[in-house]
Amino acid sequence: MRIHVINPNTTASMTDKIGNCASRVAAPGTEIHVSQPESGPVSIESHFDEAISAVGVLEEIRRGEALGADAYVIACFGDPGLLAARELTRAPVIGIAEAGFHLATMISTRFSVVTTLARTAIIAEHLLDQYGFRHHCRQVRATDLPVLELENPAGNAYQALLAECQRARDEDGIGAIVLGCGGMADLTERLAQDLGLPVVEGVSAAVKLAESLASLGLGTSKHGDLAFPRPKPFAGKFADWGE
Ligand code: 2AL
Repeated sequence: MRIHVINPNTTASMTDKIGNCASRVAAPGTEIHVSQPESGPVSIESHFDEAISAVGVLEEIRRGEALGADAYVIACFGDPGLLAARELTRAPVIGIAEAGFHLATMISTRFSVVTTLARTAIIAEHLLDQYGFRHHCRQVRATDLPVLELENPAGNAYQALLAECQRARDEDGIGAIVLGCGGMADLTERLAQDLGLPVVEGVSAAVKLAESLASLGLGTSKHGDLAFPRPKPFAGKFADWGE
């Protein structure tokens, strides 16, 4: 089985981190192929960043289709381009936010999300509403860490994240924490140990869900709105996306 894990931002160190995390949890026999868009923002922390990066995600899905991917993971917590990506393939496509939310509800009755910037926390709240997880989530907490601070080995990202997770644990009445950024993938086990409660990290959650769906022969439905887009001409720089 071949799972294509797409980091939607263009920071190579984060792509490597996400790939390592995916490979560590993958079953024997699962091949992880990790990539990032050629163009787009170095980090995704706004609606604007998400809109631009979604085009890059779709380009990576088109490449994956040519290479024969069995499943895809979109490894940014905004799940940018998720439904459009599903339109382009019969394979399952899993976003790390939805994967984290789903798994958290299966091991606890309430969770909190701990993410990066305050504005990004609002975007995560939109996703909770859109996916129907609002009543499972107590708080979406921001650390005020820009995404790329997670890539700074000299910074204090871990301590800031741990402190916010401790507040979530002590104040929110929750059973689990969902980490709200793909760049937190390498911190999960340390956080879970320091906190003493389950910490759900979306990259590993999404890889295992993608493996499960693909091994069950379940792929994106082509019946309804996730059918392949109707062929039509595209103008300008998107001309090669059309018929
Ligand atoms: C993210 C993420 O996972 N990657 C990125 O560039 N921005 N999302 C976030 N909530 O910080």
